Amino acid sequence: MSYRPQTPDDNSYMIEMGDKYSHETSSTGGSLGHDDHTHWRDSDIDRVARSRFVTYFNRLVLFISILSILVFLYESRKPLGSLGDNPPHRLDSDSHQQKLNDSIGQILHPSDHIYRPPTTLYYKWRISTGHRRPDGVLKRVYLVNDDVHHLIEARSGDRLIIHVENAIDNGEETVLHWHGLSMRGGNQFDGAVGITQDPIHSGESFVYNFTIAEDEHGTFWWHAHSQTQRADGLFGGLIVHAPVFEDKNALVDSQPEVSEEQLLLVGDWYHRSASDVLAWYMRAGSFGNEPVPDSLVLNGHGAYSCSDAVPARPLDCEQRQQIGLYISHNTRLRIINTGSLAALKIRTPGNLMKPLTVDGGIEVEGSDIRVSEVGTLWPGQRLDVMLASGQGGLFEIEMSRENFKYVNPALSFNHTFPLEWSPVSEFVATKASTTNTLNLKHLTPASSVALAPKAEQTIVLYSLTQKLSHLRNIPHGFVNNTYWTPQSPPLISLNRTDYDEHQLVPFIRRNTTVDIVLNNLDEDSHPFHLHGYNFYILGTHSTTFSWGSWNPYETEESPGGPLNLQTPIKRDTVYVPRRGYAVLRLTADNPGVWMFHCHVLWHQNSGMAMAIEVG
Ligand SMILES: [Cu+2]
Repeated sequence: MSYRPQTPDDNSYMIEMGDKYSHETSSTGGSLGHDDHTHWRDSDIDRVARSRFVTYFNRLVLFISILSILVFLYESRKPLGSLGDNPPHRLDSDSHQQKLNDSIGQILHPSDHIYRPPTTLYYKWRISTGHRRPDGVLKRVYLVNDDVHHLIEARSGDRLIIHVENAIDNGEETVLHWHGLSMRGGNQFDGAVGITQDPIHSGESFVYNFTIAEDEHGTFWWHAHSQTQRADGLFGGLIVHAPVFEDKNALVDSQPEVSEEQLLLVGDWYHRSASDVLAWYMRAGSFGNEPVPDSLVLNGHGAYSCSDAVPARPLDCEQRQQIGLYISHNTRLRIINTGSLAALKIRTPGNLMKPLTVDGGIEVEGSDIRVSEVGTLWPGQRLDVMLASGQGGLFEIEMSRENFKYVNPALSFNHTFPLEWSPVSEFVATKASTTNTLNLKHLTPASSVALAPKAEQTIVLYSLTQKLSHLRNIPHGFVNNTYWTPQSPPLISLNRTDYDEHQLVPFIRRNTTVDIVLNNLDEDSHPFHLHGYNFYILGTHSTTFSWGSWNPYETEESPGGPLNLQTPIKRDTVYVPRRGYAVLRLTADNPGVWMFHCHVLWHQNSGMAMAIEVG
């Protein structure tokens, strides 16, 4: 926004008034003078000196009077009702707003949603492509209504009706998924291609129509769920604010310590089109090495160092300056890893972060946690933190080297954003440390639970990427020896007997509790995302000596030690470490066919996906 209302303390105003009055001063002063340059005697000189003194004295008196008038005029311009406001505060609030508008963080508007009753929000989206330079490098990206990263803000209980038109020029299909929402009663709008819907063909439209649950709020996001469009920018934030409008007669402030909210969509970025990247991976010559990204973008911005480009891959690159993050005290940062492969560490040297929630509004016990580094956030995962202190400095994001199997000389692991604080801050954390690190794996929930030792059903899964000769040594992702490809018509419209050989879909009886033991036989880790559900993470395990897997039907005791039945965190996207497993517990109370897949785009698109059917 370029509009900035003029305030009395604007310099331009002062200069204009000063000029006007200095002119009047000079003419008045002239009339009081008695300069006579015809005859010169000593007494004349004395008289002239005295006269000049009187003149200067009068001018001084006049200047003070005018200054008083100016101050009076200035005071009288203050708006009514602003008693106690001082002009510097008003300047601060204007420049504060301007700096917020210029911040790389996407400004959220909770107050537009938390005090109103649930409603229906309508959107009309036209999906197309265009060439942009997110990090300075020209690339074809996906657009919604000619813009990137369209944001949805809502409150619990809202109904969303999104009319999506596929206007992508080259005949590509698309579908959209609402990551983390339970989609209760709306399985057919979940946007999982081949499972809950057929793709939206070029030139066609589809209307997504679903209601956010009354008890659902938090940091969600929408993204393409067909082909590789997510990696070329077809995603955005979907923020569901917790209402304080619980009782029409009472407003309850549920977030008293949070004053502002900003959204950070941050993830790895490839300079080639994602379909080229996938084609590079899905050939024998990649030897199963996942493509290492080239860059990182935050809310569609980055500052790629053009000199890092390698001769083999010349780039159309313009050098950019990194955009800064402007933070006032008590700001809630909603951080989403929108990337395709890289896990992220987030650092605020000299400042402190307090964890609030993970994934879709799962509150964590963070009352004593003040850290300057959190990690690692995997693709698909979210983290809300409150940023405290005001030491200025930097906001840093480091890509984890985990899952990078070769060196990409074009990539910088660290991306640094200038961090500027609001000048007025009475809340300064005193426990500042630059070494405190929070491992997100160790988070516990805000309130403990008491889960049964055993679920009613246990599903054992084995995930693995393989290069098999009958698949021409092209790397494929498998779960239990099935590699997924989308089926048409989608599973939701078929009898189970009509599922093809690429569908692994265990059946779960409604309202039963289920444990999923998800083994990972790979040398790298997989962030698995389940649609339609949050699940408890009862335990994770990783080893260097064996496969690290666990089959509870063979050995009752898990190699990673007893399951956590008291303080397991809930999530919708779980990090499953290499040579290990994760044990997940859910109550199957949301009927439908729900996709379960690795959120590393290259693994998902090469087959590491399945579904559960709750009926
Ligand atoms: Cu994976």
